[in-house]
Amino acid sequence: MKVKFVGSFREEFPPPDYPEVVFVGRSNVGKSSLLNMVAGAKVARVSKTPGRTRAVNYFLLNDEVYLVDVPGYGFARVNKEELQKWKQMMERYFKERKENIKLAFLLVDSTTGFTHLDEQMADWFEYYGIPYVVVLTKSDKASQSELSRAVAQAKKRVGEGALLITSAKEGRGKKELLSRILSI
Ligand SMILES: Nc1nc2c(ncn2[C@@H]2O[C@H](COP(=O)(O)OP(=O)(O)OP(=O)(O)O)[C@@H](O)[C@H]2O)c(=O)[nH]1
Ligand SMILES: [Mg+2]
Repeated sequence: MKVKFVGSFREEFPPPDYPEVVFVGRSNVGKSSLLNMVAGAKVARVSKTPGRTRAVNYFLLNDEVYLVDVPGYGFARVNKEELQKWKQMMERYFKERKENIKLAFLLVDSTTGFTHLDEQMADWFEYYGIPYVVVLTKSDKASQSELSRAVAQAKKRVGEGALLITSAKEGRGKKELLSRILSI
């Protein structure tokens, strides 16, 4: 897998020369870690403090598809102004790129399952007509019952065909993620 960092964007995004796949989810859900797992290299910054990724980061995979790491939502310790900025940036991102976004991965923590904000995000994808797959993250941390609950929730929302179980820590789901990305 060949991965190149394209850049960090807040205002304008790179020319849509390649189709893009975006990783979306709550702050700290594991977006950057999963992107690194797919890339097979530590290209995106992973951090213990939530809210680390503040801009829209573009990576180019195999000279054929953009992988996009966007800032997470639902981070409690942001003020109103920051939240407003986040909303504006994300709205602009989805509006501007909706034609170029061939697939979105909606990351949901296996241990907590869908939150209200995850439901809203799914509504947003449906509104914009963006195909999405629910990706349960950190399966290594979830108990059997937590995982079953998250799986049941996801199935109810998107069906079995649009659901992946992953762990960046254990490398679980890498093949499945890659095959989704490369088949867009
Ligand atoms: N146990 C476990 N921990 C994980 C996994 N994936 C990520 N983490 C940890 O979760 C924390 C957040 O991971 P990130 O990949 O930075 O999450 P993010 O969604 O990009 O976070 P923001 O950019 O802040 O929105 C880090 O401490 C990671 O080491 C996983 O599969 N298993
Ligand atoms: Mg991140």
